Amino acid sequence: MDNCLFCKIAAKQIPSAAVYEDEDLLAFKDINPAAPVHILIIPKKHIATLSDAGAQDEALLGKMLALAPKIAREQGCDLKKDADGGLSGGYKTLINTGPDGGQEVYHLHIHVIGGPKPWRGQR
Ligand code: DGP
Repeated sequence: MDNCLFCKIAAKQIPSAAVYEDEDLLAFKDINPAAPVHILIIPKKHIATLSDAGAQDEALLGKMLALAPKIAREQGCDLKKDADGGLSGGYKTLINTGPDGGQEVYHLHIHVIGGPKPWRGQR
């Protein structure tokens, strides 16, 4: 889409700090990180909001969500389980949708937010 910031990032017309790319998806560092790890996962296809995704996008949505734990693992903030079953680490996944959802950029994206606390994680 012509005037979409994240389409321009996907097309490399605007630079980003990419951490993952394949034929469908790009993941890159958020320019205004809320935490030590803050990655955005976008589809290369322009979908304005989660509510604009159709039945034809279900596989793409699944692919985006499945990428989140892989990104978290690579970024060192994956969920860890010790031998006693105790948990540590972990991360937040977030999709803002529309004005009341706090969406600022109208190209679908999943935030992957994590790292050692404290961080401003209440987004
Ligand atoms: P949202 O509120 O869910 O639409 O979040 C949009 C996020 O996009 C926000 O956390 C900041 C980030 N962002 C905005 N412009 C840019 C940019 O030019 N580059 C990068 N890397 N991130 C951006």
